[in-house]
Amino acid sequence: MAPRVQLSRRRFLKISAGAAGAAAGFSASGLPASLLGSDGEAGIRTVPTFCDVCFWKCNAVATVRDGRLWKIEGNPDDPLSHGRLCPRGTGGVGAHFDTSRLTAPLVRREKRGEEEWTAVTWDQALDEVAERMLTIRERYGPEAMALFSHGIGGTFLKHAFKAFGTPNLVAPSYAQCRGPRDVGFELTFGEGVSTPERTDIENARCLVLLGSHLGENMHNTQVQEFAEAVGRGATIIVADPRFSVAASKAQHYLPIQPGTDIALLLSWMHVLVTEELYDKEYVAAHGFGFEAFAAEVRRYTPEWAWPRCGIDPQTIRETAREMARQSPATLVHPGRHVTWYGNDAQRSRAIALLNALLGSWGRKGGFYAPSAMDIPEYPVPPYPKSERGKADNPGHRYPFASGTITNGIREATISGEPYPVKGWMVYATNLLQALPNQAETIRAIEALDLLVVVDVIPSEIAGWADVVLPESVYLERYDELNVEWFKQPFVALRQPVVESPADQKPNWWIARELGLRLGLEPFFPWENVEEYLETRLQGAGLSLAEMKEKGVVKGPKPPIYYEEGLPAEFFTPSGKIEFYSTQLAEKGFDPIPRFEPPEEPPPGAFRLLYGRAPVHSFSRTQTNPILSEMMDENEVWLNADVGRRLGLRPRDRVRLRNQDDVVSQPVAVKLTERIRGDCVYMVHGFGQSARGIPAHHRKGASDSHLITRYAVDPLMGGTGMSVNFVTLEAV
Ligand SMILES: Nc1nc2c(c(=O)[nH]1)N[C@H]1C(S)=C(S)[C@@H](COP(=O)(O)OP(=O)(O)OC[C@H]3O[C@@H](n4cnc5c(=O)[nH]c(N)nc54)[C@H](O)[C@@H]3O)O[C@H]1N2
Ligand SMILES: Nc1nc2c(c(=O)[nH]1)N[C@H]1C(S)=C(S)[C@@H](COP(=O)(O)OP(=O)(O)OC[C@H]3O[C@@H](n4cnc5c(=O)[nH]c(N)nc54)[C@H](O)[C@@H]3O)O[C@H]1N2
Ligand code: SF4
Ligand SMILES: [Mo]
Repeated sequence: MAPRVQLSRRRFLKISAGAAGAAAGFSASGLPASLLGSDGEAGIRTVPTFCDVCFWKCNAVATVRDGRLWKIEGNPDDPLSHGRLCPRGTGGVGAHFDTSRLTAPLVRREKRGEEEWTAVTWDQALDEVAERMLTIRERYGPEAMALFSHGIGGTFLKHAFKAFGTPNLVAPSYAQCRGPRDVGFELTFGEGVSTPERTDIENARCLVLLGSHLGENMHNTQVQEFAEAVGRGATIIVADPRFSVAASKAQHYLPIQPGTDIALLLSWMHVLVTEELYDKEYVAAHGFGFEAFAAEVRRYTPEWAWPRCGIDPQTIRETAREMARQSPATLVHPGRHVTWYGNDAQRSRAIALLNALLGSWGRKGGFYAPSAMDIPEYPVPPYPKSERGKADNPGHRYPFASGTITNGIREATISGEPYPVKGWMVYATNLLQALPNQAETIRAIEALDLLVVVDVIPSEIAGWADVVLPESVYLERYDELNVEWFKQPFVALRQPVVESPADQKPNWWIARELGLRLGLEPFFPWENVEEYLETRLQGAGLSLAEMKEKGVVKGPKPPIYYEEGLPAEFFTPSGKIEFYSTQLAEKGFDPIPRFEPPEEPPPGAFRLLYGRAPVHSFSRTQTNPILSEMMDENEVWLNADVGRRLGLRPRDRVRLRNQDDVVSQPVAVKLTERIRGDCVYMVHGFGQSARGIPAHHRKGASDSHLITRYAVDPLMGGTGMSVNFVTLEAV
């Protein structure tokens, strides 16, 4: 059977590949057959799989030597990694060897949060979880169970929870990460930016980064394409209060005042409109409400923006003209972690509008249209429908929320409104680090009848659980297929490379065993995951044997730009690019983004900013022995002049105190010219407090601990987290 592709998440068109596509699409894996999947010389065995150190899901090939996991490298046939993993992916083997790993299921002995456990068998643990879930369902209904998960490993548990009857399935990647961006773009173009982002950095002649610290943010394909763009002389424009790695590659670095990007964006658009530099043909063909929009942005001169965002008028004009010169191959990057100030969906909409003026949506060097291979789902009965709906957004108070809101579920758990939420299962997400305001998370946990955590180490969130279930790491398990929406459609397999060292189990097994105990047999007709995967793959004319050998199989590539024949369709109410948003106006929001100045830090205090380090992922890699050797604690970046005035010397240890008198662990100060004087910066994920994590892995300070305040986005419920102020105290 020929592979089929799906052309748009919105259209779900299924086309047959045709002979040419089939021949070109099913490329061989690119690896010599002798290297694949079997024991070769000298006890060397290679196994293709895909990475899980972050959610880019690069395809990789792991090598086992004499039965021991040795190394992992990029799969040369992978359209995401092109055969090169990022440092975290390469260090991923450390996850298998991590000495802090959970080894057996645990049941709480003492008070919640005391981290006192009894090791039990899987039967005992799963019987207890099932029994308590059934009690909750009997008393409060199935919706009283919520599942928090992050990553593809959550797929089978999501399935079990849907079958159980709850719609409350949620991930921090929406309301704490990219949700506002997707809403801003949905309101403008009728579609989100999705993941992997549909950014054509590869072909961009001008790349504009607002924050988006590529090079520290290591999302592989983007970083590789960024490096190539720099190499071939593309214009790089970076606005960031901190001189990031990306800024060091830029021709134009704009040290913007934190929280004022909308002012800069409006004035850039002012220049494009008043100097008539925008893509007139594109706007005339596809735009809706342009006149009202143009009238509005005429007010925002670079001279208006200057005192608001700190960027001088000449730089604003020069950079706007350069964007126009390179358009439509000018990509104003939509960002990913965009939950900064609570006005994030509107800031993202301003980014979308700037791209619209440049004609970059649907164009080469701008935003391409992703597609995916059509791999049929495993057939299961329909899920029961909930009468009550989700608990996260009662009365649609966030009218444009297009995903489930983690903090909304947390709020419902505390208040019991719109109905009681009494049990959480938490899979692969450390809610204490991922959600702002730890005290609120703990308050919600204390209101629960049941907290089950599936994790690989005794993490902070596991510390609060009634039952802890130890999972096999990604190198030891199968997972759901990765049917990726990308420039080049492909399907990828994760398969076990080595066995789990102790009594850890994979998520599919946990979900199925729990499902059977919950009376959900019809939803788990397969005996094991191989059977499940084989059925799905055969539905697409593939086989598990082929996938085990190749790891990744590509489908034919459909047109991805308008100039290649992609139809210019916009799934907005007007069917056009909405320069003026009637939807927003109807709900009482600004139909065209407007600037409101952020609250300034009080005298002597600094805004707390945070981001990524190239060798760590969030709070999930600190105990990885390979990655922690490269970086075992974070530091707080402070402007060097300001630091000297405070009497600080490089590497002095300080504590940060926030506006609510929350004080951090001691952390080394990095005095640097590379940051403005009104903010400090630290890498997220450090300073963890779980007792089960050895002390040498608990070093540094936690940004999450200090993020007690957050600003909720009125459009979609995301939590802006860059709204906390800190002072520094020498230790
Ligand atoms: N190594 C590594 N890479 C990762 C991850 C990881 O954990 N580790 N996580 C992945 C995930 S899920 C995500 S969402 C992304 C996150 O990565 P990004 O989407 O790049 O995150 P940002 O928050 O945009 O980036 C932080 C940058 O924004 C700057 N900044 C802060 N405030 C402002 C402001 O008001 N205006 C402007 N213009 N800039 C500001 C900061 O100084 C910092 O340089 O990274 C991905 N890649
Ligand atoms: N303060 C602050 N908050 C943030 C961010 C920030 O930069 N600063 N970033 C935001 C962003 S962009 C995102 S996407 C989210 C990320 O939020 P999360 O995805 O929740 O990130 P982590 O904190 O890494 O939590 C991962 C948890 O999964 C466990 N784990 C790791 N591997 C496995 C596995 O194979 N199986 C199982 N069962 N468990 C595993 C880890 O031990 C850890 O407890 O956080 C958001 N919240
Ligand atoms: S970007 Fe790095 S950590 Fe993320 S999947 Fe790819 S190799 Fe793994
Ligand atoms: Mo994220």
